[in-house]
Amino acid sequence: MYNPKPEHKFTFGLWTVGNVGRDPFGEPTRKALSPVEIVHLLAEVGAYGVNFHDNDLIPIDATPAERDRIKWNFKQALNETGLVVPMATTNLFSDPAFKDGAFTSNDPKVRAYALHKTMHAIDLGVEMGASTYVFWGGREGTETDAGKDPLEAGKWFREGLNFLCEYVIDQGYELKFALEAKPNEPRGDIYLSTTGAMLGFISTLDHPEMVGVNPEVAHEHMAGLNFTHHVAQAWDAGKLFHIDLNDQSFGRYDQDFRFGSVNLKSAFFLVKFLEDVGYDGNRHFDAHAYRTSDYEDVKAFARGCMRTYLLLKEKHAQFSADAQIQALLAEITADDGSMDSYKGVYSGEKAQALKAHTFDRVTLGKRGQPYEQLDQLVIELLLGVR
Ligand code: GCO
Ligand code: MN
Ligand code: MN
Repeated sequence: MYNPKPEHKFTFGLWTVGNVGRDPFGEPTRKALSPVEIVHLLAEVGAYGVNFHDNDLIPIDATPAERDRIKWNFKQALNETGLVVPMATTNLFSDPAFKDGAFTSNDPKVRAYALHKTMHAIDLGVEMGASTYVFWGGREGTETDAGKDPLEAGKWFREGLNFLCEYVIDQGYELKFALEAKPNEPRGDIYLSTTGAMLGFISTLDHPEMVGVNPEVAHEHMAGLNFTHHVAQAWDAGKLFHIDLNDQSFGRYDQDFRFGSVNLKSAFFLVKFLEDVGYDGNRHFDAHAYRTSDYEDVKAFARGCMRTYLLLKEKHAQFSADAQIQALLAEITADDGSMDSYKGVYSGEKAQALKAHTFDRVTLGKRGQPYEQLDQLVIELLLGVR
């Protein structure tokens, strides 16, 4: 019952289960797996798809012959396992060339190189079957605002995305862009630091219809924000093109923990939201196993991400079917219809009638709402005693 199936669209990046356990203080604790080995590992644990940065698959300095061989082997592995590639992205952060940003670097040569690299990476992603292309601008930011004008940087980022949208149209690709916000790390401050900021920015692009967001649990949590509220805003705007699921303690460094492993209750409300609205995009786990894990434990990590999602999905079904919970919800949202004539679209008469209405403010303020009771029922549901 908690086994992943293709219809759940559970995906992982090559960089997630392939993470070797390096951190700023320590060397890798796991040997690097080849992309082919990672595809087989993901197939073994029951994932549906695999995503990659251009250089997760093809090293930045690969020769054309190496590139062809790697692509051939990777396609073979996809064929053998049935895994698909729903999303691809560009590594615009590892190489020292990008130390001051890619699309927002102060150096016009770096900005041009970022476009060049992204166009090649888009070609690669589309060749492997990707229909979503993620932009995560880890280096698009500053440590000091003394040297970079945020308005100029925003303009460069906009120009870059406009250019790449035209490129996609020009090639006839069926590809949507998904912008991923993060408040900081690796830059001191990253531009467009929240999903809400990205949504505002998208409306300034030449092809806003091609561009949505890829919110990540950890990134809103790093900023101390409610992730589900951001996801809801993205959904409402028709912009939830992709989602990065993981977990993270508030206010800490970028932890990328197993989905649901830190804030189980927030994870429940997120799954509840996604299932309620019928989100049918990829559920991508942008997380990695603890540095202490060996590859058996990495498999447990990947299985755990998917299993926790499915367990929470079942809890959501229980929540919907629980008579006591539903009765409390009905009480909380009760509507006796007395305000119906004021609802909906504005009219002059409506406004005048509403202004003339007498409200019993004191009684309104006295009404209790049983959120404590409801929340405790959620806790008991999650703890398995309902
Ligand atoms: C991070 C980001 C990345 C991106 C990835 C794909 O904090 O490192 O979440 O993992 O999601 O680059 O765009
Ligand atoms: Mn992240
Ligand atoms: Mn991410």
